[in-house]
Amino acid sequence: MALLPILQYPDPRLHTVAKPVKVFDHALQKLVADMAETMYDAPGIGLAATQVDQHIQLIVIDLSKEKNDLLVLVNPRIIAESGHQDYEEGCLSVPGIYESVTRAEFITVEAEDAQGKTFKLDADGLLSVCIQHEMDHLKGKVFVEYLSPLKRNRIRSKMIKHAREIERNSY
Ligand code: K1U
Ligand code: ZN
Repeated sequence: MALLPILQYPDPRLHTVAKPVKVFDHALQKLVADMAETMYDAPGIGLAATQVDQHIQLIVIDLSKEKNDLLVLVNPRIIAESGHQDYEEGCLSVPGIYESVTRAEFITVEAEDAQGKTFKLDADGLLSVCIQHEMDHLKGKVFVEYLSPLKRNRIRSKMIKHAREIERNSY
């Protein structure tokens, strides 16, 4: 397994629209394992393939404390949704920023697992938020795009400044 670099906002590659997965082969299983390791190491509770510069419809999520309940969603599609909820979201591509976003409260998702078997999942609370956040990544959308232009530009400037400081300190 390997740790993968996570793209940092405002990297333009985060706006790439992911393509559907058609082949469920060894390379896909390896990417799932590498993404899970990267998410656990970060640490985070979700990761979309877009964030590791792989532009296919693949998401990993684990909300368990023990990091032993990995959910793999390939080609996810929301087939039902209802209600609204606000949640203070974070993102491994926008570290240190937590902002409230309004999303559907209950969702039903259909997806394939890593072996290509189709399944359905009902989600609410944090799981529902996390699935919707990760599916946005696959559409090339980062959660800061729900914020006002003023807030988004402040975050953008902060991230660019932070990246320059890291670059300068690496010499
Ligand atoms: O997509 C990502 O960048 C992962 C993101 C998922 C997410 C979190 C909260 C709301 C919506 C989506 C994260 O995992 S941010 C880190 C985080 O929330 C966390 C980290 C360690 C323990 C618990 C939570
Ligand atoms: Zn994110």
